Amino acid sequence: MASLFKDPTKLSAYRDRRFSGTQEEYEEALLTSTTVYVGNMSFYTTEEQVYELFSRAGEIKKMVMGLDKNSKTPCGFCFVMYYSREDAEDTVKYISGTILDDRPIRVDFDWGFQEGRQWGRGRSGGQVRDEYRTDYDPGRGGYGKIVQKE
Ligand code: GTA
Repeated sequence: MASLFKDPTKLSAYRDRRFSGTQEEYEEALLTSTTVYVGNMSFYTTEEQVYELFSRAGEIKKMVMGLDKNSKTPCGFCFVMYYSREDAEDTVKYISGTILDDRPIRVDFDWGFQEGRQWGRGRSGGQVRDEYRTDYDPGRGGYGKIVQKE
């Protein structure tokens, strides 16, 4: 089947500030990459659970769980790398929004995994968004880090 994802501006709303290339290079990477980012995961979801769900779209080449850079424990995101672009596109189409461990996960095209990207970038070690969050989310450590400090 021909690719349905041809407009790079519609592929992802996320821009990685640490991508060192140009906007054109970023968009080209999003158009061709076989890597997806998975967000809104529970801290308790295991690699085996992710593998079980994501291998439904195709054979997985590699998986990297996102980790808190201080505690080295899962902090709610991961990267899944496929062998084929079509499988990555199917994952974004069909697996994004499905429920994993009682949570709707978000699957996004990604420019490609590099060593270091598995670590949360927040000042507390986890994901940046968990520092701004003000709701109580038991699957992601309770309140956001800013609220916890108050
Ligand atoms: N492909 O959507 C994504 C995505 N996200 C959210 C993270 N990654 C993603 N990749 C794709 N799509 O490798 C990747 C990152 C990195 C790893 C961990 O996951 O490329 P992170 O989540 O800890 O850090 O990344 P990141 O990506 O820098 O955070 P975020 O949330 O996008 O924040 C971007 C900027 O906005 C920061 O300057 C932050 O201070 C600010 N910000 C974020 N949320 C708020 C908020 N609620 N209020 C004010 N400012 C905010």
